Amino acid sequence: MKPVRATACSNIALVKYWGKRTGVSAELNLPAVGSLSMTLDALRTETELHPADADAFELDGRPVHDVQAAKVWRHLDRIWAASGRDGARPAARVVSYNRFPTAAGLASSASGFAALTIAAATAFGTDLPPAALSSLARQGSGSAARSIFGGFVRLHRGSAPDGSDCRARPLVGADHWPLTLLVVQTTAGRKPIGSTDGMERCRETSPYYSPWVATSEADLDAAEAALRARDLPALGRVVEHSCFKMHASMMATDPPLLYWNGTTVTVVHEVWQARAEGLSGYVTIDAGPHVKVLCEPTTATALRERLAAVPGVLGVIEARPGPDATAAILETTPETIPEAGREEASA
Ligand code: 2P0
Repeated sequence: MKPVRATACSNIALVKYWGKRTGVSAELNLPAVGSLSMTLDALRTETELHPADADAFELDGRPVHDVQAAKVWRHLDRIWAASGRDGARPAARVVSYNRFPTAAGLASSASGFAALTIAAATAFGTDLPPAALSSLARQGSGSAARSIFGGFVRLHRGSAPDGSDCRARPLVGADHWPLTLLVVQTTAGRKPIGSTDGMERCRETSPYYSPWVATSEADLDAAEAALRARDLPALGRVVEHSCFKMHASMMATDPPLLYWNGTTVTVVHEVWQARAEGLSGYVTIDAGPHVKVLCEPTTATALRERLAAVPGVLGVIEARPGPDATAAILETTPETIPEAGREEASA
């Protein structure tokens, strides 16, 4: 095994993933719906893998020992198995930094598992095509499958029981359409329930879960067409519709899943008011309280200033379409990624 450094950017789902396929191996982590995303240049994870005497994981400068570390080892085992190598997986020291403008609840399993996947595949000398890396990343976390690719990406649900046709594919590159995504942070707290558990609870109890799943494919096709045509009003309409359908099914879960806070709602209304006044942006919200706003670069500064002034908003990060995940073998073996260079919060 060789020492490797990898970088992967986070992504925002413009058409959402929420729910897992049933009747298939849980280990495959197959989604019930496809999804379509923009890779975000401003939110990235850097991960190094080094040969070691025993497995060790450091995240943002701190050792991690719990369930989070166990997920990392399990993922390394998967990639070792996929590499077709004989014998036991070599022990590894994994050092990972989230190079996010602020750490306030934005750390992402998408960039984390994408970086880990490509780092491990490179370290183990595995020559897998990007589509296969994407499938492996998905087994770590569904959204990570999309972060293998830059620009705009579609993860196809597929139907094969072995998951072989559930693959992310790059739709258009980062230079196709330099859209801006504003990440409007509304609180620094941890989410009340994680996505994986939330999805299961929603599937089991929400009467709106089935309609959510049944209508997703049409949203994906409409979003892809709007993206290719660079038609922001058409794309924005689907983005908001997909987001609010997902949240409606979450809220109808028993007991309810409500990821928003009061500021979340205020920001949504502010975006809609700005749009009515000719400053066009479109909202989307994940399993958390932040609001993400899709807009043209020409309106980003004015919209950003307006949203930063909403009471309860902690900061606004501006992101553009980002690059593919990459990995390189380290010729020298520095102890860790230097902490210098971490960006500060921007307001
Ligand atoms: C998304 N989310 O498409 C959606 C929108 C949250 C809401 O992907 O269980 O952490 O690891 O596959 O990828 C969050 O789910 O879930 C997510 P797992 P993941 O971005």
